[in-house]
Amino acid sequence: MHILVINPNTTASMTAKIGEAARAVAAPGTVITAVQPANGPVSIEGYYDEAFCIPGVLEEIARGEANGVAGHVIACFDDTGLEAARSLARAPVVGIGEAAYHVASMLGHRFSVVTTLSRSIPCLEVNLLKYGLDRRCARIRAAEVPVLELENPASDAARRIGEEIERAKAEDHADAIVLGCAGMADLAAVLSERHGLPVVDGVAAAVKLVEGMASIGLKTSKRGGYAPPGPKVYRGIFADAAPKG
Ligand code: 5HY
Repeated sequence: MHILVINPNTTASMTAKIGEAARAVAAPGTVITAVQPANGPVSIEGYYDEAFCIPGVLEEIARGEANGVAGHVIACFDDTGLEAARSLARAPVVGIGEAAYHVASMLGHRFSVVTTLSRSIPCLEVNLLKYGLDRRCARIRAAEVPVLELENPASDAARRIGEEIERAKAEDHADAIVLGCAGMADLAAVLSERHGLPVVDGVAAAVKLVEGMASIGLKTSKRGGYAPPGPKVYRGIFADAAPKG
């Protein structure tokens, strides 16, 4: 099967890292294509960045659908554009945040999230409420590491994330940890080994969930909020994105 993995930001090195993490867990016969939009922010840190990455995400989803992919992964921990993508797609669409939360909730009673900056926390709190998993999340912590610092080999990001993991174990009584950024995908195994508890990377979790759903023929519902957008005129730079119905 063919799975499209979309990095919603426009940093190619992060797209490559995400693609590598996805291929590391993909089943034999699963082809991973990792892409990023041509336009948009180099990293997504808060609501304003999110808004400007969504049109690009939806363009990639439309391209994936036209190419007949078995499923899509939105590889931004905020799950940016997830609902709009699901209304556009017939194949399953999984956000790495939602995937990681669900997997962590099946590995321990309480999990904590370690994300990049504090400004990203409110969006994640809203997502947990939307997904019905807020009661399983002990706390969302920020390592105060800018997203692009994760691309800097000389940064102390892994150490700072590790410090938050130790605080989550001691103060939150977390049984498992969720890494709150796609850019952390390469750290999960070493952090899990170092800190002695499950550390979930949403990219890997999302790829396996898409594989699982696609392998049993499950597709996104086209009822209710996920019904295809009706035909409509869109003006200006979005004219070509107008739903044809
Ligand atoms: C992400 N930002 O996964 C999010 C996470 C964050 O550019 N990719 C980004 O830190 O908000």
